[in-house]
Amino acid sequence: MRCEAVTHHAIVFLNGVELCRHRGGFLPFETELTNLREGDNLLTIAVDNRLDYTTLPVGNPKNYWGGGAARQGDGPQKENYPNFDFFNYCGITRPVKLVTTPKSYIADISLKQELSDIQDSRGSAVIRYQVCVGGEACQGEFCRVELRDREGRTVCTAEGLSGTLQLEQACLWQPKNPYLYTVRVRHGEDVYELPYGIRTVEVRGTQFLINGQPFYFKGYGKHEDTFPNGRGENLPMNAKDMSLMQWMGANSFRCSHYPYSEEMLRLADREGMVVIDETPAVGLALFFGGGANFRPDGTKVDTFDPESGMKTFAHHQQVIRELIARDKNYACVVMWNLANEPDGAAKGAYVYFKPLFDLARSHDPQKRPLSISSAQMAGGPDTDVSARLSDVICLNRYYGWYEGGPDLVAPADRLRQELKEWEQLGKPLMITEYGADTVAGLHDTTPVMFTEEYQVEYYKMNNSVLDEFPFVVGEHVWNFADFATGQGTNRVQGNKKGLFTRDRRPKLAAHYFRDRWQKMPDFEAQQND
Ligand code: GCB
Repeated sequence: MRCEAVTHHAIVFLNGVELCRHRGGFLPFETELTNLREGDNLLTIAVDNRLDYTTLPVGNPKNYWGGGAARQGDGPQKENYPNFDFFNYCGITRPVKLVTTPKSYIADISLKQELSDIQDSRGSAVIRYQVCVGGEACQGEFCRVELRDREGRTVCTAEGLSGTLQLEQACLWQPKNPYLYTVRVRHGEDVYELPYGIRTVEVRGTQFLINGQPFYFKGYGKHEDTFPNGRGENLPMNAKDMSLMQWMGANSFRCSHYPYSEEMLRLADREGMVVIDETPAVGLALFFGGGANFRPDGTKVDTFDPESGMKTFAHHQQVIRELIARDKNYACVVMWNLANEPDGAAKGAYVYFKPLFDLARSHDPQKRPLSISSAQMAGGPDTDVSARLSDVICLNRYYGWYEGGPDLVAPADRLRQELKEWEQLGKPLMITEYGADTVAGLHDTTPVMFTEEYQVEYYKMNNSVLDEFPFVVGEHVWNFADFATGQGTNRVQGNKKGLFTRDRRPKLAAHYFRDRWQKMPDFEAQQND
C-alpha cells in the first residue's frame, strides 16, 4: 500500500494490528499488507495533525488563547497553532494505492545524464542508470533497460542493474518545449515504465543554465489550495492552473511550502513547466515573537538553541531524503529549496544547515543546485546563512508592502541598495516571493493599498529595479492565487496576494504580468565569457 500524503503523521493498522508509522504530511510511504485474512479486512489509517518544534512544518507546542495576532501564552483552550501562513489542512490528502509486485521487483530507478554537442533542441546524451531491486533475490534474473522515443520506438538498450544508455541526437526536454522518452526497465517478471526528459541544469557564474543556456524564471510561488478540496488533490484544478500559467507566458513555479503531488510534477514534466521543489521546512524561525519564544525569565530563545529551540534536524534530514528519492528523475525539477524563511541569521544556523546541504548534494544523482528562500529579517549577505550555502540566492522580499508602502519610491531605493550588496557575491539571484494583498474588485483612481491598481504599481516598481540587474535570474510572484490561511488582523478571509482569486479569476496584475512575460524571452542569448 502506497500512501501519497497523510498530513501530518500516520499510523496504519490492519485488523487492529499496527503495521507502520510515518512522520511528515507531504511525502509518500509504503507498507506491505501481509497477513490478510479471508473475507473482510479492516484497514485503518490514524491521522495526527499536531505540530510542534520537532515537526516540519513547524507549529507552536503551547496552548494559546484567542485574540488574532495577539495570541500568546498558555490559555485554557488547546490549539494547534501553525508557525506559517497557510491553513493547516490535514487528513489523507492524496491517493492511497494498492500495488502488487512480483516477489522480486524493481524498487527504484535513478537516472542522470550528460550532454554534449547541444544544437537547437538536440544533443548527444549519455544516461547513467541504476536499478534497485527489492523483495526476494532471484537467481539468474536479468535486468534489461530500454529507451523508447515518443512514438514507442526503442532507440537504445542496455543490460545489468547499472549501466549507460548512449544516444546521439537526443531530443531535449526544454522549458515550454518538452520531449519525454520512456525508460522501460524489465527485471525478471517485473516491468516499470518511467517518462524521462533529457536536459542539464547548471549554475555558472551568475547564470542559471538549462541545456547550457541562461534561463530566466518567470512564475509563481503557489499552494495546493482550492475550494472546496482544501489541500486535497484536485486534478481538474491542476490542469486549470497549468493552462493559466501558460496563458500568462510563465515558465516556472515553486512548490511552496511543501512537496506537491506527483500528479502535478508529472503534468509539469509533460507541459515543460520548470519547477523549484521544496521541502516542508517552513516556520523554522522564532523571530516572529510570541510567548512561546521566550523563556519564563523573559529571555529570548534562539531558533537553533540546542535546548529550547527547534528540534527539527532529524526530521529535516528525513524529508530531504524522501523528497529527492521521490522526485530525482523529473526533468522539470531544476533546483531543491531546502527551507522557506528560516532564521538564517541566527546563531547555529550554519551548523544546522551545512550538513543538510551536504546531504541533499550527496543524495541527488543529478546534483541539482540548492537554495533556501530567505526572509527579509535574515538580513543581507553578511548575516544570512544562504549567502554561504545556496547556489542560487533566493529572496522573499516585500518592499512596498510589509516594508514601505503606500510610498513606492523609498522601497525601490531600498531594494536597489540590497541587490547591489548581494551582487558582490557573484552568485545568481532570484526573487522567490514578492507581493501585495489585493482584494479582487477593489478599485480606485489612485493606487490605494489593497486595490488592484496598487498591486500593479507595486509590481511595476519592483520589476523596474529587478530589470536593472543582470545577475537576477528570475521573478516568482507571491502568490499564483489567493489561498486560505489562519485568521488575523492582516488577513481578509485568506491571504489575498494572488494574481488570481481563489476560483482563478485574473486580477489586473495577472494581465500586467501576462503582457510583461510574453515579451520577455525564457532564455537570454548566451554570453561569451
Ligand atoms: C512570506 C511567506 C509566505 C507568506 C507571505 C505573506 O514571506 O514565505 O508563506 O504567505 O510571506 O503573504 O506574508
